[in-house]
Amino acid sequence: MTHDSVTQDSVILSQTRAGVCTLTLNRPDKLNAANDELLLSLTAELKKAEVDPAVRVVILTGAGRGFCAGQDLSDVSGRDMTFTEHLNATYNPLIRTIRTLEKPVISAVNGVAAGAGASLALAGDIRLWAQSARLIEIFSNIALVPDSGSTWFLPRLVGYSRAFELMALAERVDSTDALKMGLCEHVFPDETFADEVQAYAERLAARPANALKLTKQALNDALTGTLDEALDQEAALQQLAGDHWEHQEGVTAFKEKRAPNFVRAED
Ligand code: T3D
Repeated sequence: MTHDSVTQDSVILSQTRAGVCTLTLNRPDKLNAANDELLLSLTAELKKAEVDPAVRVVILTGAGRGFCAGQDLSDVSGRDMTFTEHLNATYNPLIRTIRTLEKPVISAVNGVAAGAGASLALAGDIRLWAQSARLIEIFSNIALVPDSGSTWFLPRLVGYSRAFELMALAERVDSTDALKMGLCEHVFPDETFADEVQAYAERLAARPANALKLTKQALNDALTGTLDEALDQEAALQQLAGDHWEHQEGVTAFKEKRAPNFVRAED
């Protein structure tokens, strides 16, 4: 079933189809540069998707030829907040919402991702890129520090020195290099990108939602903890997974030599 929950002139478009909610940044004339309305609306839409039983996977993407060109630079003069206050009020809650959302989030990078837009591209659990997409840690071009999680995501993916170089020189990473460097999991042709992303998301949507929620939690915790902490956390979360009906269904399906059905009304 398809439902559109936001009108076409909104800064965020939302459409849900086959368990997949696509949230589209919709300021194409500015390559979806982020103003406060966009950042707060996106966070609100993510929270709505989290509690909507019709949604099992979320896609973040951009309208037009850009994914997100970072902070809208025409929107900053005369701002009555410090940088720190602004980040804490807008970008940081958004990035935290993505990383803690109890459903998989796919960054579907359809075009250029720059500055905080690059951080958004990196923040998804899965990153799918169109062939013409590119990522630029562009902050140093305007003598700013990478923010919105880039300093956390990028060195974990490419190592400290490569991250520093990309940030210091604001080098463009194209989709071929992004795939090699592990900045994305898959690259699809521009012409079929939206369909490929939807098909990929539907594959994820058919997987056991509770187990994926707990897996996301375990991985995020493991990234910041010790091996001992990860072992304890796995043991605790395994109990929650093992007690869930999905586990019963998986085991029964295996024994009956059939595909498991992980999509049920009681989710
Ligand atoms: O709290 C805080 O404020 C701190 C947070 C900071 C977070 C950040 O994200 S800092 C980084 C901000 N972003 C940038 O510096 C990127 C600026 N944009 C660019 O350098 C280029 O546009 C791109 C490299 C991203 C793409 O280049 P290109 O040649 O493909 O496109 P273009 O022609 O430059 O841009 C198309 C239009 O979008 C153009 O408008 P026009 O001339 O057609 O009317 C351009 O001005 C507009 N646009 C692109 N990026 C932004 C933007 N308008 C406002 N803000 C932007 N960030």
